[in-house]
Amino acid sequence: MDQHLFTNAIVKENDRIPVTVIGLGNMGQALAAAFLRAGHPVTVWNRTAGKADLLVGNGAVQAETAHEAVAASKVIVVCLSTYEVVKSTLIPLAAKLAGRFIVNLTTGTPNKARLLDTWAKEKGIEYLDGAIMAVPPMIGTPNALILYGGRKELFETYQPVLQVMGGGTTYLSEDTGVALLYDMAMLTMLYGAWYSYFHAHALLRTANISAEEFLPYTKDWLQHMIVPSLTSSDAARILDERQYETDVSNITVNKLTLDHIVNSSRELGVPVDWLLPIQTVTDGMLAQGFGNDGFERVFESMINRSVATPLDQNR
Ligand code: FVH
Repeated sequence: MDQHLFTNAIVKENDRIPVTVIGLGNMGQALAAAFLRAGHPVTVWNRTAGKADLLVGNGAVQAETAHEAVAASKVIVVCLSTYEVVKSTLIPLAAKLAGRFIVNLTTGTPNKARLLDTWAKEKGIEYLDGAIMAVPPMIGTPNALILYGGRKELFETYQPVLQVMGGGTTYLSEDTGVALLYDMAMLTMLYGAWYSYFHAHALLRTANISAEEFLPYTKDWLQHMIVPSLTSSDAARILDERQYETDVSNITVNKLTLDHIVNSSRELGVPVDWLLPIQTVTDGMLAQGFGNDGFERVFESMINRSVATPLDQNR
């Protein structure tokens, strides 16, 4: 990572190009503040005008309308609640946006990003789609990971400006939807982990064991048992090669463990709904004769077989 490109450092005078930020929710305000700190002239617009007050106090110009905001800068950073709001805000401004550069940091689906890119191309607008893998206080710090998809040439042209928002500014792919694909993949892991964490503590609570009390036992266990199975190259290789042989812990033994979790939860009155599909898939694998394979074979039940991925084609 290029330390010298980091944000909160004030950018060189020549790089201080005007930036417009559309959308001043928690994230939009943090983005605009980072540009101000870096010395860029910043114009802002938000539906609820009062949210610009602090930024204006720090040197931002508040546009009366979204049209006026777009007219003020070549670089337009958009961070709104949804793609529907982005479209209803930007589509009426298409003529004014032509020739300008939109970097859209709103969260949505990969296909929504691809469709917006197609619209932008038709209108002569430069477009990159970004996914912010950080919370507002991290914006402008070295640790803020922001992923981008779209034309590489555009990313390279605007990289010094994009870098202001986060030290982890990273280009991924010519495919505009890929940043949000990474975003959704990471968030899927987050919510899966959170939900299972809450379930674990609901079980413990039945014996009056506090979250704090349990901590010393989970920390090391997670580190040695779970983290490697999600973050090691060996684990990645199993999914990429789709080879599930194991001599460590097979589906037969994992199926018994799952049954114990479901039965214990039922016994203790903790809802098991989210565990049942895992049990069903595991039963299916056993019925197909895969009892000696590793639990990773469950992955096979999720791959969309109607779309042959390049990974599969290379097999
Ligand atoms: N905040 C976070 O931690 C996450 C981190 C990862 C990325 N997300 C995404 O960023 C987008 C904006 O998130 P946010 O935190 O800024 O969200 P809010 O504070 O709720 O602000 C929403 C903004 O959208 C505007 N807005 C909503 N509806 C409309 C509309 N119909 N017309 C015009 N603007 C609209 C809202 O305006 P206002 O309510 O203040 O008038 C805010 O500017 C989001 O995609 C996250 O998933 C953040």
